Parts: sequence; C-alpha cells; structure tokens
Amino acid sequence: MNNPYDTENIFAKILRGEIPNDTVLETEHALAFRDIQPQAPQHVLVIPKGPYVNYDHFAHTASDAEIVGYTRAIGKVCEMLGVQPGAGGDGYRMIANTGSDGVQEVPHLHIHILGGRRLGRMLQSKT
Ligand code: DGP
Repeated sequence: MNNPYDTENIFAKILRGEIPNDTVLETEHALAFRDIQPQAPQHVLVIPKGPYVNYDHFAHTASDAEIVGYTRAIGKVCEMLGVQPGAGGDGYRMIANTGSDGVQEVPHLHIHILGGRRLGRMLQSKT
C-alpha cells in the first residue's frame, strides 16, 4: 500500500501553526476546527496529528493510542456541538472524503462532522 504524504498540504500547515484555524478541540492525537466553507450550521473537521492521508491509511498504520485518541476526539466534538441523538441532539453526519472518486481535496485524513439542520439524503441516486 502506497500512501505518500505531502507535508505541504494545508492541514499539515495548520498543524504546524503556519495557518490559523478556529479550533474546537485539541488533544494529544487530534485537532478539530471549523471548516472554512461551512455547509451546515455546525461543520467541524477532525484530523489526526500524525501524517495520514486517509482513513484506510490511518487504520492500517496508526498506533492503537492514535486510533483511540482520534476516535475519542470525534466523540468529544459531537458532545461539544450538542448533536448527539442520545443526549438530546438532533443528529449529525460524518463524512471522510477519500481519493479521487471520493473527491478529497486535502490529502490529510479529516472527518467532517455536519449538523444543525436536516442534511437530506446522503447521495443522489446515481450509480
Ligand atoms: P474534502 O478534502 O473534499 O473533504 O474537503 C476539504 C475541506 O477542507 C473543505 O470543506 C474546505 C476545508 N478547508 C480547506 N482549506 C481550509 C483551511 O485552510 N481552513 C479550514 N478551516 N478549512 C479548510
């Protein structure tokens, strides 16, 4: 599996503090910040701090501590945004666009958490 990581991608620059961001949460293994082009009232990106291109790269090569830390950070962000259905929220959508078919613009793993409105069907029914 070949997942070359571009250290000049925009999220790498955010992690290095070279570009500002609207931070929601920072932990040992993750950073969450508001998307610059929000598509819902709540639109937060959660990224691991390590150099992972996409989720399958992360799942195959990250340490257990990174995987747990990243996953817990995603859960914490959902809690902070008040979108958890089990805690009175109205729900949310998690998206990880990956590669060319997934129309991934930034080659550093990021999960979008979107909420605050009805988001419609996941995909238009084209096959
Ligand atoms: P995608 O790779 O297609 O999942 O989308 C990348 C997202 O990243 C897109 O919603 C816009 C967002 N984005 C791109 N550049 C920046 C930036 O410099 N700051 C922030 N906060 N978000 C960005």
